[in-house]
Amino acid sequence: RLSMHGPQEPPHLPTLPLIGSLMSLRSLQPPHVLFKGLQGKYGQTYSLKMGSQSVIVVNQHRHAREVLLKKGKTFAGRPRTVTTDVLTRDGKDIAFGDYSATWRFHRKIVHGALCMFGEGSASIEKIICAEAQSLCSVLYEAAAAGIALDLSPELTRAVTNVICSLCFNSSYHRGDPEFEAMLDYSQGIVDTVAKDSLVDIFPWLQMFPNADLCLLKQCVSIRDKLLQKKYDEHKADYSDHVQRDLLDALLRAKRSAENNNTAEVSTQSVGLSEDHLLMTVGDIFGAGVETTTTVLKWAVTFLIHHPQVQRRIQEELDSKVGSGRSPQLSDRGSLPYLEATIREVLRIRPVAPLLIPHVALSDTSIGDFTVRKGTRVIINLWSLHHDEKEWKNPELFDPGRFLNNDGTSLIIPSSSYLPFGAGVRVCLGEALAKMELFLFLSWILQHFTLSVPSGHSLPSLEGKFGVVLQPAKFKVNAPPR
Ligand code: HEM
Ligand code: PLO
Repeated sequence: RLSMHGPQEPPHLPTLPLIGSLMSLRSLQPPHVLFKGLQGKYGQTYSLKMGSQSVIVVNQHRHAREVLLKKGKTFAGRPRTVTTDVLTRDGKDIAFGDYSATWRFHRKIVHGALCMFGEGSASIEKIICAEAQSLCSVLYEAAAAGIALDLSPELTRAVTNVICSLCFNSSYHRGDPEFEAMLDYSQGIVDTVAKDSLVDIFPWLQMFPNADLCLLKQCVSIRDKLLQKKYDEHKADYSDHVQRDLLDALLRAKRSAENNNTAEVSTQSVGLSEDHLLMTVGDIFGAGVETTTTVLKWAVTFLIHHPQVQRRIQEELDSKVGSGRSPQLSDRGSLPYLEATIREVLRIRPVAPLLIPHVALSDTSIGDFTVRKGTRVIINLWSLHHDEKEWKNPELFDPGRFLNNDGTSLIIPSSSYLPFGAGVRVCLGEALAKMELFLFLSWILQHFTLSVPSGHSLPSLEGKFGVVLQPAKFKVNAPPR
């Protein structure tokens, strides 16, 4: 839309009332819902000031695409916050680290290491299928014993073992104390980190309770011990000739930088210090566990609410795969309804409803609005995915919206759909996550039908907002079909 007035400031929320409304609404409405609601009064793109920090909130896909794609590099910065600094040793990771040569280099190493698993004997597909098999046998045992199961720890272990293979060439058995410790610290981190993306901008309000920061520090220190242990083990039996996993790939890059330049200083300057390696692998491990597990839990939640969707996926599985063999990645093309269901889960409950905040690296603009260097930009994916102009009944769970009229092929019905973000900061794990979601769900639904145990009510569809949007805990019945 062309403006008759040229560049202008975006509509601005009154500062003091905002603090007031944030304070009073905080417990009632999560920020992505609050920000969606404020559009009514201020328009789809508006700004607000928190302390001295300018923040722009984008609720519409054209502006979102401009920020992420067209001007992706300009908006590729990340803010520094108290909690992410604790988690990442002052931004020495990929996700919360600012735009830099180091950041680019680490993305490249990770990308290469993930591609390495595409083919070869330890291919990602084989690793995922082995975990799916083990997950199904736990479900069979529970069904035989007649117990309703909280699927969360089982799904988490399956997903963790996939990323563990890729990062550390290791895996966990049920009840492994290191795994139990990981579950604990990771939940502690999810509950406390980046909750402050808004809040720690005005620390003087002390909206961020000290107890949370304390818990975060405790959890991070436990995580760091685990990462350090893996690092020391890998360093001890590292060889230039075999690359077992991501950590080996990172160590190799560090070795080669050290050989080319004898001074330790140079590995510092390209960002291959021990801290950087640990934080990168910590990011991938953390993202690898928490995101995919969360989506699987949402998928199970919605499948329980919509047994007809579950039945249709099972019919599709029965006719395209049958019961004589297990689903494999090459079946993806022939199971469009399952794929559509996965897309719909990612739409209706985006893992990261506000992405991670972006920062303008120079003076620029969004649409007709001027944006000054240093401004934080929050892309409200929740608004994009629930935009009434783009989606019919956005609150309704309907996989069919991702299929063409005769239900035979997949479509993306609106450009207001970005579950993995886009552009220079696009998710690094998109391909991996999609493989996992497809294989785990197809294996589960080939063998079991999910429902609430009798006497229990349906699980809540309301998410708990944090660095990822998590569903509440619930139990399921999973009798074999
Ligand atoms: C970033 C979504 C799984 C690694 C992101 C972002 C989103 C996202 C929305 C933020 C983009 C932005 O700030 O603009 C998802 C979803 C997943 C998923 C929906 C699962 C279904 C994974 C997995 C990994 C991963 C499995 C690890 C292999 C990352 C990393 C970043 C990221 C490293 C930071 C990228 C950067 O800042 O440069 N993801 N993700 N993600 N994701 Fe994922
Ligand atoms: C999850 C808890 C882990 O213990 C640490 C961790 C590392 C990377 C984070 C991840 C957490 C949450 C999801 C994040 C990911 C990086 C990219 C991903 C934020 C905090 C998303 C969805 O953007």
